[in-house]
Amino acid sequence: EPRRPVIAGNWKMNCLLDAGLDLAQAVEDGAGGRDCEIVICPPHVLLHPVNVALEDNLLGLGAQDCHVAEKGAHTGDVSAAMLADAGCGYVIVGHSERRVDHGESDDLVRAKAESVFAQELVAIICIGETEAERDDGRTEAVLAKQLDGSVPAGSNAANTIIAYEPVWAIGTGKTPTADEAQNVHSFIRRYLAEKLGDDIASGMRILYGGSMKPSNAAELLAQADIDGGLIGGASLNAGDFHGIVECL
Ligand code: 3PY
Repeated sequence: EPRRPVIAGNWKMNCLLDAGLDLAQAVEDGAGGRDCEIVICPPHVLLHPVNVALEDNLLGLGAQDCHVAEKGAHTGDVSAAMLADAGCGYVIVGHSERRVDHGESDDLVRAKAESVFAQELVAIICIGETEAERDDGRTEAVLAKQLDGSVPAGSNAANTIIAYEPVWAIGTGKTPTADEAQNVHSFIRRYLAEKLGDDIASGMRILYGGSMKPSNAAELLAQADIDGGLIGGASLNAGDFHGIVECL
């Protein structure tokens, strides 16, 4: 069975209410008749209002993070149960900005993914090497360690999407060549096959993330093991975001 492509917009910490509702509507307006999953991941406070405003069910709604626990004394945190309740179908976990800004470890990211599964949502698990690791020729070793630590044993093609985001390509405008990206995606799929079995690995979507935009998306998305994108900056403009969807 072919893997259904996913284009997911990671809005990060952008958009106040009115702008977020306008953006979500504009994304939904262009989303009809596409043979892919189109997902938007607004900040937590916008999830419920966006879910209420979007009526056509053409978009998936995702959050950018969650806490590991279902509820309790965790001031300022939000659980996967709350995100499900707000209308989410997806939760990004382990984005490099959280690994860096909040010191998130592979173990924590794995526990978060498990809490996402417990709500029957899809975890978008992010991995990626830094520029120094890449320059040292350690990309595969770093990714293997992140996959070992961050991907739960219960991951399968239905509950997990992997996002490969080279840290040096996030918000920098730099991207690997399509060939380089394909080689890494192919490595990730082979590694997942060892961990989870061939069937699961061959069905699991592996997205590319890091400065994907309309001008580089076609080449990246044409690669055999690139099953879509996790889009940062270009997801904040509906025209650019659809420009990427059109590259599929
Ligand atoms: C980027 O494209 O910059 C991202 O980090 C997407 O998550």
